[in-house]
Amino acid sequence: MKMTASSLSTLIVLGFLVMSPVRVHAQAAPKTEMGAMAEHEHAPASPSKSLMLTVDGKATTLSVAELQAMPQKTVTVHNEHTKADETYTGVLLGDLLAKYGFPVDKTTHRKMLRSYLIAEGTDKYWVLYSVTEIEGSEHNGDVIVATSVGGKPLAEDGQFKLIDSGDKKPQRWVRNLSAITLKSAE
Ligand SMILES: Nc1nc2c(c(=O)[nH]1)N[C@H]1C(S)=C(S)[C@@H](COP(=O)(O)O)O[C@H]1N2
Ligand SMILES: [Mo]
Repeated sequence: MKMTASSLSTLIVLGFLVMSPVRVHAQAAPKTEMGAMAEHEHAPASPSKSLMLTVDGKATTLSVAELQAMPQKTVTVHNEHTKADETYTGVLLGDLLAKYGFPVDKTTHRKMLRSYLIAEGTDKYWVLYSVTEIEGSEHNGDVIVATSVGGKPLAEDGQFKLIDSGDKKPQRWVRNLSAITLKSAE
């Protein structure tokens, strides 16, 4: 194709548009209020009253009493946001899974490696864990469904709170925990 004067000027204009300061400005747009909030959310959530555990589509609703009747685990974690140590007591999530549909053994080991959990609070805040990282036989650190802190009920954090002693920040600790759903990525 022969380059005419007009097609050449069109190219130059297009080039200027791509390089223009307007575009550069749009890319460097300041963080929105929402974006800043999302990094450290602590909006009040309605208190969790029961915990729904779903394994492969089979749901079980658990009460605090049922959790407290199981073997208890206490972990002391450092809350990087409050800069304080906090001692939580509850049930190892691996124990809950073993009891309600996902025991880790030879037959489920490979499936464990390819499965994940969605843990959700009453405010719909949710996080993901791999099943491998909540199993004590596979991973350092404890993941518990806590029902008390410092020997007392969780108060505004609801009846259940997910705590992970391996994380450096409290962002995967779910206050007012209301549902845990196990899914396989296969
Ligand atoms: N239900 C619920 N849990 C949540 C959040 C949330 O918005 N809702 N925010 C998370 C984030 S991002 C952080 S940093 C910690 C902060 O909790 P804290 O202020 O109680 O330490 O809680 C986590 N758990
Ligand atoms: Mo956060």
